[in-house]
This record gives sequence, C-alpha cells and structure tokens, in this order.
Amino acid sequence: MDSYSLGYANIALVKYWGKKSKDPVLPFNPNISLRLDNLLSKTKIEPSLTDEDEFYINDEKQSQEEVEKITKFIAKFTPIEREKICIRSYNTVPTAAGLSSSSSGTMALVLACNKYFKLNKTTEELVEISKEGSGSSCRSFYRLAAWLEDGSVEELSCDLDFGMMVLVVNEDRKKISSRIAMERCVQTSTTFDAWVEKAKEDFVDMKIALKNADFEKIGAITEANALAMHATTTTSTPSFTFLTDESYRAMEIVKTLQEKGYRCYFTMDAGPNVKVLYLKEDQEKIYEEISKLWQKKIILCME
Ligand code: 2P0
Repeated sequence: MDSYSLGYANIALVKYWGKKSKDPVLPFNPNISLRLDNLLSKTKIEPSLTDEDEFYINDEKQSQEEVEKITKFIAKFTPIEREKICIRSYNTVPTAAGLSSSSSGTMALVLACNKYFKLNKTTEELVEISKEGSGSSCRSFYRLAAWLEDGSVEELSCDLDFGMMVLVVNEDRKKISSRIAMERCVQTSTTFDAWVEKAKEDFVDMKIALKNADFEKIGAITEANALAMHATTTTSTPSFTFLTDESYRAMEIVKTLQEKGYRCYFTMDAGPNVKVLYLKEDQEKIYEEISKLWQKKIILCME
C-alpha cells in the first residue's frame, strides 16, 4: 500500500505578499493561485526507530533546527502525548527555490499527519491548519483558489485549460526566505501601501477575467501583479531582489513570443525562476519556440 500523502505546488496569479497578522496568518491583500499538478511533494510518517523525531527531505536528514520547526508546527494540531516520529518527504519541486516547495510540502505534511494520527479533519479544517505552516499552502487544496483578507479560502472556477512551465534560472535554495523578505517589505518598502492597493484591484479584475475566461486579461494582470510585488523588494531597506539578469532574459523571451502572437505570460515568485502561463492547447508550439531561445532547463508543470 502506498502510504504517501500528496501535496501540490501552486503559483499565484495575484500574489500574497505581506502578512496583516501573524497569528492567525492573514494576508494584506486577497490573492489567487493556480495549482501545479506536476510539482508535488509526497510525505509519509512512520514511528521513529530512534528516540528522536526525525525529518528527511529526498532521503537527506534535516538539521535539528528544521526538525524543531516542523515539530513545533505539527504540535498545533496533533496529540500532545505522542511517540517519536520519522517524517519522510520527497519533492519533485526544487526545495526552497521559489517554486512553491513550501506549499506542496506543507500540504503533504498536514495530510500525512491527518492520516498517521487519525485526526479525521475535513478539507476546510486542513486548509486552516496548513496556513499556519506556510500561508500560501492553503491555496494548494484547490485547482484555482482565492485566499481572502479575512483568512477564508474559496475555490474559483474558470473554463480555460491552463498550462505552466518554469524557465529554470537557478534551482539553489534562495538566500532570503519569503517570510523574512515579506516582513522586510511590509516594514520598510516605500511602495508597500501602493502594492496592497494595486493587488486589491488586481484581485477584483482577475476574478472577473477568470469568470469571463478572458485569457489576455488574465495574463496581463498576472504579469503586472508580479512586477508590482517585485518592486517592493527594490524599494525596501536594505534593498534586495530575487531576480537576476537571467530572470530578465527569460522575461524578454516571453515578451518576444508575445510580439510574435503567442499567448503566454510570465510571473516570478520568491526566487529567480520565471514561470510561463499559457493555454494547454498551445503548449507544444510555445515549448518549441521557447526551447530555441532558452537552452537551460524547462519544467512542464501541468502535463
Ligand atoms: C505567493 N509567495 O502568493 C507569494 C508570492 C512568494 C511570492 O506565498 O511566510 O511560504 O509561510 O506565509 O507562503 C511564499 O510565501 O510564506 C509566497 P509564509 P509562504 O505565492
């Protein structure tokens, strides 16, 4: 019996960037994401064979600090008195490289705990728990999800069949975690208030565009929203950026394709990699065109 629990990555079309409250975790602005069914984490929990809790990612033993972080999180919803456990997680998502590995990992962990400790929680309850581990992970439970300022999570629908690929700039762990980056932007960015206002408008417009299946509009909002989020990093003190020259080159490639009439749009998260949103029916020709210009790795996220 395969006893793994699966968690999926998600990429925001309207980003979550900034916490209005940490406990409970509430976003400054409502945000919307698309789940990536090919980028996932699978996790299982077994009794530990040692007298310690253990945590492995891709068979690599994690540091004591990581074990403490994860056990502190699961203590919020698992029995106080419990045996020591071994958590084994495998990511098909490069870990902590701005490819949403924290979303897929947290969702898989929450589901694995539900199974191992026989918690019998509903999806709605698991969504609530997940958020406390990684804010954006609450969106991974639905194909299209909206996470609102009051903390609630809604499933959205859209008649379009989306595809996404990642132009991989760098798969290394990011130097600054999104948590710390976000906090710095909230506290110091001179454009943070403008970001929140814009993101609120983008959220309203994106919901309408999804409802109308207006892909051009969805793409335009996705790109503008990502750029506005990234602008808050460069207007922070100390200033920083997740993007590199190669990220900008990848964005240029997407723009070149757009000029040729291809329907594809970029977005970037807390890392240098560039994700490309398109319609599934266009995947083959977009992949072919992009591969001519981008010789580095490309990951298809939704085959
Ligand atoms: C998002 N990101 O909407 C945004 C865009 C990164 C850039 O949500 O601190 O790991 O655990 O709530 O969810 C990544 O942040 O942060 C994220 P915490 P999380 O996808």
